[in-house]
Amino acid sequence: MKRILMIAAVLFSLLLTSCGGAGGASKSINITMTDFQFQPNQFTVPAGQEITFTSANNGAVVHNFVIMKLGTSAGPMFDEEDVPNVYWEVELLPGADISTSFTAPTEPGDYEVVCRTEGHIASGMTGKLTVVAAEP
Ligand SMILES: [Cu+2]
Repeated sequence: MKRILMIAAVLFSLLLTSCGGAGGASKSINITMTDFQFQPNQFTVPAGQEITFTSANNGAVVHNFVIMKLGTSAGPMFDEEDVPNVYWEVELLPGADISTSFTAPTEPGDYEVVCRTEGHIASGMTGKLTVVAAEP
């Protein structure tokens, strides 16, 4: 019985190492866009690092990946007043794919991600970018 518990403890610690803390941060984002979702829709990146962004739009309409500045939100609909709050964005035509990069924000925190195409936030095309302090 003790032995089983120990194995379970080891497995659990392995699990923690693989997805916990700053170890969960990745310098690449690979996402599929559909009508109307980001898959996946949660990302963790190290602050201030160059992030490779690869994406394909498998949907039938234009989609965008828009990172809002820290502490801002596009709300239920992206409109003109949200433009100054955009940290970084990329647009993909239907069927298109892209490989590019951006510099992660230097300030750790949770950043809102949206698709700015009209009506897509309401349809659920949102996500979250978590920025964590980069490991030394
Ligand atoms: Cu969209």
